[in-house]
Amino acid sequence: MRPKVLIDLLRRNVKDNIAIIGHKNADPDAVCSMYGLYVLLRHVLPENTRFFLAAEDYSKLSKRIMTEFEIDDLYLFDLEETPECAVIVDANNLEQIGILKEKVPPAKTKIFVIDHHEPHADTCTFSVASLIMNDLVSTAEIIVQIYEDLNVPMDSKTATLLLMGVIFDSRRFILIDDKIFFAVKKLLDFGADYQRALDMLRLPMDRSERIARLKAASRLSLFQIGNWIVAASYVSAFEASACRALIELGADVAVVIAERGDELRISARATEFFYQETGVSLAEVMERVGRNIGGSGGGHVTAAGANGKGDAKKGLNEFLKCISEMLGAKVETLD
Ligand SMILES: [Mn+2]
Repeated sequence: MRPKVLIDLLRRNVKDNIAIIGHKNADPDAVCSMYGLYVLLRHVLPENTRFFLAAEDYSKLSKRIMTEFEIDDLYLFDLEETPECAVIVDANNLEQIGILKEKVPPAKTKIFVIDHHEPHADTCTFSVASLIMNDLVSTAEIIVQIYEDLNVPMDSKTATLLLMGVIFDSRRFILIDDKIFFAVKKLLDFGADYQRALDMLRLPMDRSERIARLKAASRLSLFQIGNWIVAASYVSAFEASACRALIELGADVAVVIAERGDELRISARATEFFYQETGVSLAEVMERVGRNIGGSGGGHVTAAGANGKGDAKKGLNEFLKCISEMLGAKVETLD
């Protein structure tokens, strides 16, 4: 779908109000894309349209950006009324928006999706239309394309914010393809402040995050599936960060499990090389794992997660079972 078609649909459906919703613990790509979309829609929707930007919660880095750019007043933690339309940004299933899921019943709210994650089987069941570009590194780049397609000018503040989304999701241009530079060039042409964007994202790692990473390393179990080295561990928080640390240490695949109350959260990462060689997408693995633990999962081919119920051991077994089935090789313990 062309971006313009989605915006035209919004134009036709919004009479009074619209919600722009980010995923739980909205990261800078989500928050900056929400803002970019908001500014654009203010251009194209009637002047008296009411906007609600909301997410269940925002990451620490996102909160810092919102404060520094003096846009924090725009962002809500809840919705007080059922919106006519809602655009879910940087996520593609309702589980990912957490408590806000209850506030946008598909029978009452027309739901749209703008996202760059791997397509999710559920998306078409609740959304009116979706703009999914899983070949892009960030949702911010999709927002840039919408501006382009509609020929709407962008102010320099919006451009700086969107640039932050791109820098954050590409992990400062570690995950890149040629397309990313077109978006960055456009943002710089619109007056984005690269230095400010970069400085804003430089947050020293919390002591608690560093401890979580080190604990993950100390509780490590190693497995081998075929020739691939799988590192597994447990933490009580920062499971995604711990996963990245284990990949840095040398694993081909890392899985870190966090038990929070009776909720189970599983994060997984793989190297780009693993995906290229095997074609096994962690988004698919985690979608299956999520289902098997009574929750949901998804994400990117090399970075994905799942939430559900059960204990950590069950979570790990499900993960190992699913990934070994998809690899067509059995799991062996590496001592
Ligand atoms: Mn993103």
